[in-house]
Amino acid sequence: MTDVDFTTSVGQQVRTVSGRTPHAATSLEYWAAMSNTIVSMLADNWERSEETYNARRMQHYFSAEFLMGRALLNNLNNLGLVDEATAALEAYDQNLTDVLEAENDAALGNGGLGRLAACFLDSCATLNLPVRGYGILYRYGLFKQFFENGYQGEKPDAWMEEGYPFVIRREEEQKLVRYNDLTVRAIPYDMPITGYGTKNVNTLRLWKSEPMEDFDYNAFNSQRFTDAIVERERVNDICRVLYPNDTTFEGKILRVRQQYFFCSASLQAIVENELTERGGVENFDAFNSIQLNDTHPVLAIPELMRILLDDHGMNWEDAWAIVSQTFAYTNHTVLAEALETWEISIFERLFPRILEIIREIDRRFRAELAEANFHPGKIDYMAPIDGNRVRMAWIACYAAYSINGVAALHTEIIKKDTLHDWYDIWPEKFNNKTNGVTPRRWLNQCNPRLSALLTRELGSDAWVRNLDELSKLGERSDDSALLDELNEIKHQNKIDFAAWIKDRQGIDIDPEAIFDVQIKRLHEYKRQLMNTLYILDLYFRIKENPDQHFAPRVFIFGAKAAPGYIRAKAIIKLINEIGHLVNNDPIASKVIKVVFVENYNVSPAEHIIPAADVSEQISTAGKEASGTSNMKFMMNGALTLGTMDGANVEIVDSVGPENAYIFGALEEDLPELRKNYDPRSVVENTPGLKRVLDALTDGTLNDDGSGAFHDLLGSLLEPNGWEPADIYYVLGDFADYRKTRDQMASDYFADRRQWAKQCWRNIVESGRFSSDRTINDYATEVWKIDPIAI
Ligand code: 26Q
Repeated sequence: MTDVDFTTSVGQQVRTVSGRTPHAATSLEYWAAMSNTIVSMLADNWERSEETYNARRMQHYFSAEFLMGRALLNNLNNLGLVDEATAALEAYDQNLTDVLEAENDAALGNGGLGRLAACFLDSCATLNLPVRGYGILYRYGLFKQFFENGYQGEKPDAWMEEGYPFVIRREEEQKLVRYNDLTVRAIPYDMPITGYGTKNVNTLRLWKSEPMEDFDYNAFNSQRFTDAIVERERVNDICRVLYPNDTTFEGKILRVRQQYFFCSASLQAIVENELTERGGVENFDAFNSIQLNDTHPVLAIPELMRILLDDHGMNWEDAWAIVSQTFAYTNHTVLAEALETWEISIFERLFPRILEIIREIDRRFRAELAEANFHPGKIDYMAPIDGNRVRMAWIACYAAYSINGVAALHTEIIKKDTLHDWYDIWPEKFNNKTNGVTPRRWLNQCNPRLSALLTRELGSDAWVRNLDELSKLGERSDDSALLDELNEIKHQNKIDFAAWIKDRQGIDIDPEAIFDVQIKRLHEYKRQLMNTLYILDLYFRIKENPDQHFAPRVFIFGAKAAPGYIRAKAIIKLINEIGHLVNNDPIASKVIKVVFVENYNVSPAEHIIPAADVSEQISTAGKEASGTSNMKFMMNGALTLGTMDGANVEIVDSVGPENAYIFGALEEDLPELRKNYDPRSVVENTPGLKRVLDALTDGTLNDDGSGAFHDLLGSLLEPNGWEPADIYYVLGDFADYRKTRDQMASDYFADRRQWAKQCWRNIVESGRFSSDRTINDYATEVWKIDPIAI
């Protein structure tokens, strides 16, 4: 397509979507017009990719979440059309930035796990790998967050209500999903996934539930109007909303309906392709492998058994032989409260046949272990069924041919603690696949200034497809001109962010200050509370010595709390209250500011990360499986202030301890440290800590008499019936955190070139954290698939 064709197409499309002349159309209508143009341009390659993949061994990625963010810029970049798009819009007096900002984020995920799935799809397409994603087309994505008097409120996120060109409804490929009490149609909506520098176009297939007949006219005519509506809404309920909790399991019946819905529909589609391509299911596992993104899709295991046994007349042994060579399971957490277990009565009610199959899996598992002389207590502990509950992770461990953690430390922890009984029996199933992030979105697109510099210095943009290329620039770390330029790029990015946040939330911040950022879901183990206690302490230090010099800093937060997670919501209120105190103080606000970015999501992250100087990765050691924002910050030249947790360990290993700021207790030392741990004596012996904790409840900070801050204080100081005081070791790590963070701030201003040099090391060593590396490891070691360029 030439520039002229592109401009013409956008003009036609904008008329189609708006029903008006181009000059009257809105930014959103231009977004839809451009997006339609893009889809039309990739249609032929998309079809060819699908056909090519269907004929070969394929990998299927099952995930309840895909946190895709925006699509248009990503596609323009991949297709090399950014300049054409800019020119086309100029012809209609529009600018690309406004049009791009009109797009809603597709927030079909909670956080790390969902965003990882999105990065993986990007890498699979870029690497020409025959991989398809399968999930749910939620009508409402993750709730929209707003602040009211400093408290979090939630609004529904109707992200595709105004139309969404990047999913294509495939009516003719619909499937039926049968529950005991309900049969529904599953309609696939396919999203094209383009790669960088390749023609291959992969697919994300999202299923939507619809009633068998759109409306039950019999019921309607027989005066049972409400019955007809109720039935229809029961079906629509299935895909209505993404569950917003990301760390604690909640046994909601609708959630398990969702899980079975997309697993069953996806498996039916895969089996159908198997019949079309190879005429039978006997070689299913030779041509198909399925990655389970955590336990959310584990029902696919008994469902595939059901299909093979009941629909294809296989015997149990043959079916199990296939199933146990098909599934691979990724674990994303070591928190006990996150493990999925479902009450048997729910399965009985929704899918008795699936329960029957799980009981048979359980029976055979017990027999197999008894045969091998395992202790009955151990067998009970490991069996898929525990009294009246089904344990999804245990089914996964038994059936899967591969079990992986998401960072080296995390994999060691699941081997030694969380899943150690399975590791004892089947060590060969276990492997590590350290997470990664896509350098297309998280460097090339979000940080054009730094990307241009890297391309110029390397003489090509090959690094976008092969991030290891950056290591060639390692020897440039003493080039002062280059380091000055790096500092200037960061400065410009900070100016952009300051303008963005001013426009969005009306806050003024100083681009000369250090931008210190913590952006991630709000959870006690991630210790946003420790971060805020530091800020409060710093505030008091400034008030105490107004004439002393303090390094100017902007403390930036972005975090959503699960709506039912009361303590997380209290921490949000606390951050906002401290922000209020600091930002309105005539003395303190000259030195420090607190910014809480409302409604944090993928697209705000793309504005924040390129402007960050300090990356806060401060979880209690052993609790954060990997983390992925740590990698995005590193790539964009921010330095990690972190604990030896998750992938931080590997970041430090890559850049060297001198290029990161590490503090806090180690995972292996925590059990011993906790033995005689007395938070009250820590408070006494840590200067400044008492003043800060007192401020929570002495009227300095206002929780409107809700008792929220009193509860936070209690969580640090008082044991309760089921957990000791300060289980996340906030007070225990505080002194080291403060010392390290103070040091970091003074280093920043002491020698700007030295700081830039450290940033440079982080950038050039980030190749290991590209999701291309991760996916390459999965493809060769677990999936056994080969790239195929169309
Ligand atoms: C489970 C049952 C019922 C309802 C919801 C859930 C649920 C939903 C989402 C449970 C967990 C999640 C998400 C977990 C998650 O995002 N984990 C993160 O995964 C990242 C990618 O591997 C890691 O980098 C993070 O360390 C990990 O916290």
